[in-house]
Amino acid sequence: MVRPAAYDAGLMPSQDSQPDAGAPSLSVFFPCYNEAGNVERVAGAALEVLPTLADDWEVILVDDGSADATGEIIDRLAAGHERIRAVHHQRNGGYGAALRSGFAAATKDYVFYTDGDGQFDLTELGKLLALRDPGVIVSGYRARRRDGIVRRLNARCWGWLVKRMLGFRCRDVDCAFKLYPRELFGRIELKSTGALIDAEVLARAARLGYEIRDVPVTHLPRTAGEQTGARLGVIVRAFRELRKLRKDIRKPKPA
Ligand SMILES: Nc1nc2c(ncn2[C@@H]2O[C@H](COP(=O)(O)OP(=O)(O)O)[C@@H](O)[C@H]2O)c(=O)[nH]1
Ligand SMILES: [Mg+2]
Repeated sequence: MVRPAAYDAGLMPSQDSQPDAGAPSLSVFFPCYNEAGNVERVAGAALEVLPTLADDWEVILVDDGSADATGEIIDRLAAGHERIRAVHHQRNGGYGAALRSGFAAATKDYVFYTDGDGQFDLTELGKLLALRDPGVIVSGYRARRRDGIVRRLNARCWGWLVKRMLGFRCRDVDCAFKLYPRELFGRIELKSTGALIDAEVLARAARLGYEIRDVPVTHLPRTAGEQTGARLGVIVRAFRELRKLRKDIRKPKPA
């Protein structure tokens, strides 16, 4: 078998890697920006579900400089449970900044994240864990997305554009329900602080030979708090970051 140079340089996941048997070692984190109305419920769901899926697990709540009581609630939850940790940003850094803090804080073999607004059903994490593998990112896709037609159309165009520009395949790039082998984050340097972050991780991982597997998941309507993911500022920043990332990943890799 002819192996790409990246493989011998230790940049690619092992082709001989076996799916992990037994209970997974799992970090679960939630990016939260002004989620005072949701974060306690979401953390409670994690405390219920995770003992049924893993022995060795931790929960990380990332407060992205919220202006509401999210930070205090997270601190109270962390003080009340040994498996919960709180991470705070002094000021709002953006969705990508929140995800990067979560990836950096994770200590277990696999890292899973979903949004702190409760728009996903955590019991479906088992479906992703069943496909875990050191060379695979398992990505949920929203079988029925609970957003308006304009948002869905925009998301479809955006997904098409990033995949075309960055060269990877994934059914629902921005679906906030993904499982990664943690080792990946020691091999890539992330730069996005905005909404491009999901695409950036997928693009950099795909270039290293990681496989992306898609799994259908349920998307629920937001029941509290305000949606900020479709604001003009978020979109403009994502396009700016896309242009930079495209240039960055086109640069030849250092020998
Ligand atoms: N939009 C946005 N979301 C953030 C930020 N930091 C963390 N988040 C979290 O990212 C998640 C997605 O945000 P949301 O407004 O629901 O976007 P949507 O689900 O894509 O419509 C939520 O859990 C937010 O709390 C930020 O600076 N901006
Ligand atoms: Mg949301």
